[in-house]
Amino acid sequence: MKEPLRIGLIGCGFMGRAHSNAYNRVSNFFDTALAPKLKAVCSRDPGRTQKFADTWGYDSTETDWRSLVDRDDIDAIDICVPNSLHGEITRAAAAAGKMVLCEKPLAMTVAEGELMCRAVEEAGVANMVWYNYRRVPAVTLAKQLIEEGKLGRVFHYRANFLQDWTIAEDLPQGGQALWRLDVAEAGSGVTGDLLAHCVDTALWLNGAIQDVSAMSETFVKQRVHQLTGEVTPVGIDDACAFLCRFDNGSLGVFESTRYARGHKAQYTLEVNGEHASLRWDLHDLHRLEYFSHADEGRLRGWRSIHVTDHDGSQPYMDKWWVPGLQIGYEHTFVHQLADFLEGLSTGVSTVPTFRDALATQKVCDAVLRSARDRAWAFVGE
Ligand code: 4PW
Repeated sequence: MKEPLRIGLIGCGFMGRAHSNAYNRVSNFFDTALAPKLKAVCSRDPGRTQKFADTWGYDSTETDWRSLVDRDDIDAIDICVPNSLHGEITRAAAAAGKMVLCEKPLAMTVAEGELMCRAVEEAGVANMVWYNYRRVPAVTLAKQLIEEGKLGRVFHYRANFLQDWTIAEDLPQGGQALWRLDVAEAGSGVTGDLLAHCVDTALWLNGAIQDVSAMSETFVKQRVHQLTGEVTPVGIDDACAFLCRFDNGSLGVFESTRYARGHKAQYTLEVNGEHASLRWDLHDLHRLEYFSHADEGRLRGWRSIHVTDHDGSQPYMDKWWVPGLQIGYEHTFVHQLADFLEGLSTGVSTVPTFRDALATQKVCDAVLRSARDRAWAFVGE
């Protein structure tokens, strides 16, 4: 019998579902010492919360997150609510001695993120932020290749995250499902929601970013607020692009938007090094494209590596089906959770911790400052 890790989930939306699926699946596929036990789920609407509990197998419900945090039958609090609540919940959960898992981005601001890091670190509780794309097997393989030095000196890093779901001018802002459009709940637009993923992966693969030069735009200037019915100004960035310089001397180019007609969730990245290059596309997530200049000249070209466990050497895939079969988006959360559970057993913190996510927050903050001031901005100032 595995030892239980008693979970209290806050939030019944898209991310609440993705995490609940991971809690339910992880012990079936990964040999972890701890097994998640779905103790309680919390959100404001009692009917919706009960339905969610029934669907995903939670033992009980709460409608006030403070009551959940105070319960002594919960080991870990998982925060899947709008960004404006991350800080307060984290501080209360850490003070109550609970582990804290938090959806991205970490916080509304760098200052708030600092307080959150201090709260979990001073309480000595395990903590992690769900930047799930690190756990796409092809992206993890990219990390291994870079760490092994296969690319040599890196010259360029570029990433895009493109969507098109907010083009309609009559789409309201705020409230359930649309809080990402309301700056009071989200903190920013595509920078915190989409570029944050690109930045997290970039910091992991290519190291720290020194300074940035960004531009952003809000294409639709006002929208009806779903909760009040009033037309109010839109405070988020609808699109944002930036150039940057990494500590290792390489140059970065990043773009994200929710106004790229035809793109629903296209995250792509490419790294160009002295000896090799690699690129990856979320729409074809098993594939890592790799070019090695060390290949024999007449055979030299882009390899298309189908990362589906050829001999047990590719990350995570041996835990699933037989070689060649596919997994998807939801499995990235299972992988991250499996790593977290493993980290609890070994005592090694699972990345990205809150401190790692604060580094991403600092880059996003510099991006927003640079776009506002129309000038280069240093990260961390
Ligand atoms: O975190 C991101 C979301 O807010 C996701 O990875 C993709 O973009 C899917 O939805 C949004």
